Amino acid sequence: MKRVLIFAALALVACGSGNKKPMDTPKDVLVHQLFSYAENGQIAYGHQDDLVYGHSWCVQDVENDPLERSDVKDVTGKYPVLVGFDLGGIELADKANLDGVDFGLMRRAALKHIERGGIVTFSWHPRNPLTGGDAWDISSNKVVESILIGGEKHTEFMQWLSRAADFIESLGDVSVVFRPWHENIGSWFWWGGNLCTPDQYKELYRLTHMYFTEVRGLTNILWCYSPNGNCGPKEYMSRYPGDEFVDMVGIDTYEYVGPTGLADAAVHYQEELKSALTYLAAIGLEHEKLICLSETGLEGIPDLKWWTEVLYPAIKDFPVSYVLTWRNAHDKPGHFYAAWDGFEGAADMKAFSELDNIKFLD
Ligand code: BMA
Repeated sequence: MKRVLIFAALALVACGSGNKKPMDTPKDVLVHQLFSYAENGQIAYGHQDDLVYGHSWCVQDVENDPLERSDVKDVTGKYPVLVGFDLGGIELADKANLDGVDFGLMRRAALKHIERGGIVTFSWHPRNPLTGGDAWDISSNKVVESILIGGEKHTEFMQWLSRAADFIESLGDVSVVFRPWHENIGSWFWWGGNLCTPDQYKELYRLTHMYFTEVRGLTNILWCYSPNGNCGPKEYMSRYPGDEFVDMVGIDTYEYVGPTGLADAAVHYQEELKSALTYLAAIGLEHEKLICLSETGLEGIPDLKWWTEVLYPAIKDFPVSYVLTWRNAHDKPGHFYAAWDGFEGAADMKAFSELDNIKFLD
C-alpha cells in the first residue's frame, strides 16, 4: 500500500483542491475530521441507530429522554464516533422510520451526537415509488425509469426527495454524511443492478444531488457512494455517478455463515473485504476521495473473537476513515451487530475499542 501517496491524495481532498470556498464550512470541518483519522492511521467506529435503541431497550420518551444510553457505551465505556440513521419512511411523511424510530427523536439524537463531537450518517430505504411496496420490492425493473425526468412518477418522486431534504435541512447548520441508493450493484433494492441501467442509476444519483444542493442549497452534505462490496472494481465503478457528485466512496460488506461454518465464513469475509478495500483505496487515491466501510457486521456475532481476530486484521492496513456495524434491533433478539451489556462476546468488542488505531468518541 502506497500510504504516502494515499495520504497526499487525502490531503488534497481535505484541502478541497480546486475549490475556492472558505475552509471553515461545516462540511470542511467534517471532511477534516474524517481525513485526520485516516491520516493518523486511525479508523473511526460507527453503529447504526445507536442512542435511540439497543438490544432489548428502546427510548420511550422521544421528546425528553437525555439520549445517554448506548449498547456500545455500555460495553466499551465510549460512544461510537459515527451514528447511522435511516430515512426510510420520510418520503411519505411518516412519523417514524421503517424500523419505528420517530423522526423527531432521530433529529434530536443526531444533533446530540454531533454536539458530543460525533458524526452522523444517513442511509435511506424508501418505499417503491411505482408499486407502493417497500425498498426490497424488485417486482418491476421500470421503477427508476418511472421517477427520472419524463417518467410517470417523476413529480411524486420529487416530493419524496423534498421530504428527505426537509429533514436534513431541519438539522440546521451541521454537516452529515448521506449515502443514498446504496448496495446498488446487487439486485435486492428497486434501484439495484438488474433493475435499472447504469445510466439510469447515475441519473438518479445526480438528480438527488442536484435537487439537494442546487434547488435546496444543502451544500453541507458529504455524499457517499456505497455499493455492496462483493463485486470487482469494474462493476463497482460501472454506476459511479461522477467525481463532482461524490465526496467519499464506501462499501457495504457482511460476513454470512453458510453450511461450511464459522471459520470458513470468516476466511471468505476477510478475503472479500481485503480485496474490496484494496480497490477502494486505489479508487480513493485516483479520484481523491475519502474511503469507508459504510456497513458491515456479522449478525448475532456468534464468533466471540470477531472484532479483534476477524474484522480488525482485515481492515487495519487500509486508509479507511470509518467502519460502521449495523443495528442492534430491540425487538428481534438475534438481530444485532454490536455487543451489548451481558452479551458473552462483549469483552472482545471492548478489546477492539482499546486498540491504538481504532477510534471511539473520547
Ligand atoms: C436491514 C435489517 C432490517 C431493517 C433494514 C433497514 O438490514 O436490519 O430489519 O429494516 O436494515 O434499517
